[in-house]
Amino acid sequence: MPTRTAVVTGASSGIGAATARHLAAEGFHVFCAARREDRVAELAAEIGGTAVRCDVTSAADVDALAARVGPRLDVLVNNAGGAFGASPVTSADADDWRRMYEVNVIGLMLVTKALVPALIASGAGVILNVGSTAGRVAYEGGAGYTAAKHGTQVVSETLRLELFDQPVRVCEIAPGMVRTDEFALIRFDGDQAKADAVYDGVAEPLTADDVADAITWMVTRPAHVNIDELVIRPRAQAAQHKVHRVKQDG
Ligand code: 8X3
Repeated sequence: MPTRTAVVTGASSGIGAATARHLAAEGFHVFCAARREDRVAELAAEIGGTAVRCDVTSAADVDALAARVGPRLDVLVNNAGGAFGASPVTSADADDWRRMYEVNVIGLMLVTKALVPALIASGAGVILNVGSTAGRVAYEGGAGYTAAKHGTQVVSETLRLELFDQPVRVCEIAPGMVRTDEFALIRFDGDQAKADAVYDGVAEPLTADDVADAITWMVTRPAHVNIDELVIRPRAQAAQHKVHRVKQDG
């Protein structure tokens, strides 16, 4: 049996880097794709994978990624994405919204389009899109991101319909509160205090490893088993707004 291969986008940090590590531990050769070449080079060296510098919103970069992967691919994890800003609709920044649609939706489409032939050629490919609970509900200040992640969800559903007669599964994972080094910090433009406030008093938000573990389970089910979608939250987050926060003393 040939070594199974996987592509993980946004592999330079957080859920992407953790997923690359988990898949490598399962025996996959992982193509670690991200804009930050130094980071993916380090990760690929650590896990015996291949680093590919790739901005998923660039068609040229994505074509180069597909060329590097070659004619056969088992798993594609469309993880690259993110939130920029948390303004109400009435004071939103149009450029932030464009960037969010660009990376969370268009980037996912470009990478998928480029790699679907290789996934089909494997005879049992899997596409795993990293969505969000923000793709299931609305919350104040979230519209640019929730609109984009609802986009991720709908594109996943559409793709599953369109590929129904192909040997490719389409899955989506929708994580809730995950504490990573960068997600909230990027959203709040480097404001550490605002980023920390997101997780204030939450004993155990999910970690990138928790999500990577679930992704690895989803993509390693038998080829006839399609996990359409999986919503994963920390126990402390019963719903988007229903979060158990423990007051700190002092
Ligand atoms: C991240 C989940 O709650 O910050 O995708 O929108 S949330």
